[in-house]
Amino acid sequence: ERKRQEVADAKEKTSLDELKSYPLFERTCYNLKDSVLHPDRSGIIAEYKRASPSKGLINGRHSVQEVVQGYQNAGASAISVLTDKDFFQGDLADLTAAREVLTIPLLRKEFIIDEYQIAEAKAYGADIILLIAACLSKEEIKTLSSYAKSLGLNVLLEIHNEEELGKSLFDTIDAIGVNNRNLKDFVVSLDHSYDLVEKIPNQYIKVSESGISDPNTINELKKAGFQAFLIGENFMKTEDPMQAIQD
Ligand code: IGP
Repeated sequence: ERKRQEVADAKEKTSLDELKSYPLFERTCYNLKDSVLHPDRSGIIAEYKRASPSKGLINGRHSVQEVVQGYQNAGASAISVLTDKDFFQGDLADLTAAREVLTIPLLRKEFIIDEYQIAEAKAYGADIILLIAACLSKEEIKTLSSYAKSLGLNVLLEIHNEEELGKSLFDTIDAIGVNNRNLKDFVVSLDHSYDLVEKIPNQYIKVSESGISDPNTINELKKAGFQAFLIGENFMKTEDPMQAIQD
């Protein structure tokens, strides 16, 4: 896979020991659960997304710092920043830039297949990592989430169906996200969220991801049992993403 090569190249440039010497590697992470359940915050995990495979360029006009600061001021519970270059035009530098202006948890949105990428997430300023069940075996989910926990990171595990939920129920997972978008054909349906929410044990923060476009949907998802809502495109595609989250 493309990611394997990317990780191998990164390891060659910067060793794991070197990553561990980065100043940000030592910081204490913000807690995802506390921030999502904070009474003054919205439960929204707002995403900075320049481009996507399904939509192409979404927004190349606004800088990561101005957008995430706007999201934070509007009451976001956490921020997500894409670091994948090939599909999303993201960068690890975006993560560090976001960290500089944030006092809420920050998610590294990435296809993680190796412990090295988790150390990298910490070293560049993330508080949360994403693990995608569709790309990982049960064993890998267990090992990678334990490693993230050992570094003090929060873990968001993403699923799309019941089978993926079945291999994901570890104590080293903090939140379970239902991706409403099928990563293979990009078809979005909120039914995935409604069908799976009751099957997710209550010890996990429940997140509905993708395709959320209005406050009404958020209220419906809340009623169904979700505590958090991951929203990217519908903020980014507007004239002013910082205003869009207010409305
Ligand atoms: C945000 P949307 O439809 O609001 O832009 O979706 C987020 O859920 C989406 O970017 C996403 C994603 C992913 C991207 C969810 N899971 C995995 C890359 C990889």
